[in-house]
Amino acid sequence: MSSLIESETIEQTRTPFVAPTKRKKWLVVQPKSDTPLMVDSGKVSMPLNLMMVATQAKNHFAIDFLDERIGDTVPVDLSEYDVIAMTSRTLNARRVYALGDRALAQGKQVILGGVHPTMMVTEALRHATSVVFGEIESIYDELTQDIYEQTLKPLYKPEPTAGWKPLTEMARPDFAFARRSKHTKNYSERLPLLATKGCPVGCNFCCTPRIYGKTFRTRESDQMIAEIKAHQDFAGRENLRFSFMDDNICFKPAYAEELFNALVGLGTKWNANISMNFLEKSGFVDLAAQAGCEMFNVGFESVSPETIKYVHKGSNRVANYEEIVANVHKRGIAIQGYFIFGFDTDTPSSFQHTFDFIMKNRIEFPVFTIATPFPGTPWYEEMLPRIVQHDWNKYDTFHYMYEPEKLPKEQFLKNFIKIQRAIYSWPAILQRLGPRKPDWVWLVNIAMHHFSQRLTVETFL
Ligand code: B12
Ligand code: SF4
Repeated sequence: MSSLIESETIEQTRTPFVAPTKRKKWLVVQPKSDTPLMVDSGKVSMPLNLMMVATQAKNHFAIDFLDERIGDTVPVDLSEYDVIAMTSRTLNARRVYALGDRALAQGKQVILGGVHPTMMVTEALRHATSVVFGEIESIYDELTQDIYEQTLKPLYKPEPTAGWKPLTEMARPDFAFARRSKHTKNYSERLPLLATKGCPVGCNFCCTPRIYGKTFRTRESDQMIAEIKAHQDFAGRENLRFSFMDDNICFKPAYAEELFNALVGLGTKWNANISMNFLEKSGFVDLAAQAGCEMFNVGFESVSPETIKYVHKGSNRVANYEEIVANVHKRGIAIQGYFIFGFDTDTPSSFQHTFDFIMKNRIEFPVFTIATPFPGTPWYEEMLPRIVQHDWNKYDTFHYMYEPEKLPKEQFLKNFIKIQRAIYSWPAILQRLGPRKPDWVWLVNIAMHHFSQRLTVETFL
């Protein structure tokens, strides 16, 4: 795989291609995952990635847009299309490949993008004509020309240093594509936004530096505000809800502050992933609250300092967790807290400590996942001899992957179920949410109650 990736980079300076009068036609597909858990159930977020793909492609192609997650159906006969373009994460790769094989068998050009094809180029190419590495914007002109000239290459990859397009050149995603479906009611009311991309750090379990490059890129806050206002104009009201898709809205604090200042007074609510060390600063959290933040998504990962050290998460200081939570709650901001189990440092008491922490600090929306080495990362290579799960459908962070050193399988899974049932039991929900007015946080907890009571050991195998 690596020789293919390294040899085929492409030039970025080219004259924009002019589409012929008779345009080729793309079918852009968001495939559903076959994972048995609740990943694609309920309301799903509008697929920003594919809206961005379609926004580029509409300049040169006719576009049909389908999202299997909301109930759209991919036709068996694909004869009206020239190109089938799909996005893939690991958990829906099998579905993507099945659709890719069907389209190839009908003589179509199949283009795959997204995190899984980027991490697993050689595998993806068995089911596609071409793989787009990382993002469409940085290679779009060449890809388009090659489609019309019928000279598609197997891999389209931005040149490592200069090849990633600045985000300031990112076109505003056209949401009309997602709104065309008769099933749009199945989309979450939260509209996706993206302000930043890239990460210079390179943790051994993470896909981000590879898919977005090592340089941190930002969109101008004016562009962000213009996008939000366009949504407000479309909806005819101000009080919309947004979700930032960024890995960490605060990688560059000065940028986050500029963005939050620009958001003040817009009348919108939003949530975002954030590294918890920024939540220690009261002034910063005040500003976020004024800017409309209603929830931060925070990766606590573990309440054990030993595990935090083991996963090299320097931004997390367990000793500061309580102060950080209090700081966020004081401003009326809720916390979606991510907790991962299954590291070699975990013991049976890790579950009790996590339960105690969540209850004491009234984390509104705890999410429990199983440590999952994703293919293409150094951690996956390291863990491969121990990994028992080789079905991509189960790479959803809710399946048993390998036996943690200090936790035999049965004990691990029983504890994993027990903590979810306990945290989402009615008394625990009442205690955590306390006097909170009835709102979407309550609804999420009620849904999680029903979900957690149905869990069995088999669910995770
Ligand atoms: C925001 C986010 C979410 C959100 C929203 C997801 C959604 N509906 O889009 C939420 C919180 C719901 C979520 C949930 C999950 N997520 Co998530 N999530 C992300 C995050 C931080 C950003 C993704 C994003 O939207 N980026 C913005 C869009 C615009 O960029 P993009 O998707 O990369 O698309 C661009 C390119 O990839 C390319 N492209 C993409 N598709 C295509 C297709 C074609 C044809 C072409 C040409 C190009 C192309 O062009 C696009 C435009 O530039 C990523 C990390 C990351 N940096 O990617 C993790 C990530 C994608 N998530 C991950 C995981 C594991 C999950 C969960 C399983 C976690 C969980 N236990 O809940 C679930 C699964 C949900 C699902 N059904 O897929 C992993 C996936 C790893 C993997 N190998 O599959 C990632 C990579 C994080 C990680 N651990 O490294 N996630
Ligand atoms: S986990 Fe965060 S800091 Fe580490 S490489 Fe991924 S995005 Fe960067």
